[in-house]
Amino acid sequence: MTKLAICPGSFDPVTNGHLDIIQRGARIFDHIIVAVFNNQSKSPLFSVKERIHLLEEVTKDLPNVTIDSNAGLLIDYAKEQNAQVILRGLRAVSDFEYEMQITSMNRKLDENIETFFMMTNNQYSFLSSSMVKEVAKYNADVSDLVPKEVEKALIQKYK
Ligand code: COD
Repeated sequence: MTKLAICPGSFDPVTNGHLDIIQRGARIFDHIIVAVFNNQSKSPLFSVKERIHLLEEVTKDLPNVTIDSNAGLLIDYAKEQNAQVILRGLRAVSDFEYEMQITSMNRKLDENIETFFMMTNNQYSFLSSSMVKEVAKYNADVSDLVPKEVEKALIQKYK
């Protein structure tokens, strides 16, 4: 059976930490759909269209990865796509409680879809989109935190 995983997130914008999870996931699953959702507790800097475009750019060398977006519930989307797995990244202990809540809710909504966690690479354990935006806003160098295309887009946004 083809193993399809949904890798959901805000990706506002995609960082090297996200990309690392997507690249490693692409070696495990037959296909990954990276799906842009709006997280109700965050106000995005980039539009969904811009986030999709950046994700498409940085994953273009991964043939089994496609990009999509959805405005509904993650679990409904996963079912619609016939996905077996939700792929998430874990950084520090601080991520754990939040991820437990999402996972428990998603399991309650559909117990057949499994959530799969991958630990971050040590070099990205403190990397988040929020931190990147905060420092980019003050013109700090983010070139080793995000892909080139994203760095350019951030410079453009804060010009
Ligand atoms: N290293 C490794 N992994 C990382 C790193 C890093 N440096 N940074 C982020 N990640 C991981 C995150 O842990 C996450 O797994 C993924 O990458 C995406 O991260 P974000 O921050 O872009 O995405 P989130 O956490 O804001 O995504 C939350 C969702 C949008 C998935 C959630 O709000 C959602 O499911 N929304 C849809 C509505 C819904 O179904 N709600 C009910 C859920 S209970």
